Amino acid sequence: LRLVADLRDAIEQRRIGLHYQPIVSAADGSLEAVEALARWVHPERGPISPATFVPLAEESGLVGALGLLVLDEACRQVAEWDRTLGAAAPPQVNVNVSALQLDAGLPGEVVAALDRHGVAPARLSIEITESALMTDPAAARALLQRLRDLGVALAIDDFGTGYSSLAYLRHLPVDCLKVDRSFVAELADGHVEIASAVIALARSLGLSTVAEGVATSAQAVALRQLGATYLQGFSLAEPMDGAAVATWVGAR
Ligand code: G
Ligand code: G
Ligand code: MN
Ligand code: NA
Repeated sequence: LRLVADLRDAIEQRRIGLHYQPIVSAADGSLEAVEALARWVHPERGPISPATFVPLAEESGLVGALGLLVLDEACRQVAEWDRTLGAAAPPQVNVNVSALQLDAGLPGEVVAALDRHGVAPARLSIEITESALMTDPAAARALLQRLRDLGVALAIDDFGTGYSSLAYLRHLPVDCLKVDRSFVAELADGHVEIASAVIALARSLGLSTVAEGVATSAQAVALRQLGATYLQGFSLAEPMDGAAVATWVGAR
């Protein structure tokens, strides 16, 4: 397939970039983190969504190289923000990790990327989807513990969509649950049950929550009332490139 060859070239030539979406405190709007989101502008086809090219990378053996690129670029950007923004730099960058990256090599790759750019482990959070953790729960748990021991933060992405057992969740060394945006979207129809339950569950386990896909101020109000810790979505800030993040931070 032509697109796979193009993707391979784009990864090798570092033409996959990152945009960053702010994650803010529900209580006071302060910047807590940014989520790194991979962006590929194909020379002929224009922008291709990561929802398309990440699965393509997974199917074609490219996801390891893509993951290394994303990790390296996110750490490079944190170091640059530290130089240009000082104390106003985003406190943390969240990087999405594919299920296929969850192997014993990941902790070493994480350490290498952090060291290369002189970034402290606590500045990095790794987002892993609930479904990725369920493929081999025991192995996933051991790997998460190794990452946690490095001082990296861990979040479960798309929480509530992956059928993990609650008993199992209790034993996972994670810091944060990201409430899937489908549960945020249905708040508009008066359905608070799932968002409310996930937030309460997280709280009882001592975990923070990020509500994803917060697209209206009414949703933000509802999520604040439900006790969400952090908010992320178009109504707060859209994903933007590293320079735009610096401008956004400076304008606040
Ligand atoms: O940014 P956008 O909404 O288009 O992302 C679509 C999907 O692609 C989301 O599920 C997001 O988690 C995923 N995604 C974005 N960037 C990355 C990445 O760098 N690595 C992985 N594994 N997934 C990503
Ligand atoms: O699966 P993950 O949470 O990593 O996906 C992040 C994706 O969510 C990004 O591609 C981003 O563009 C998208 N996103 C961010 N904010 C919103 C929003 O308010 N509404 C919707 N529908 N998508 C959003
Ligand atoms: Mn994510
Ligand atoms: Na998500």
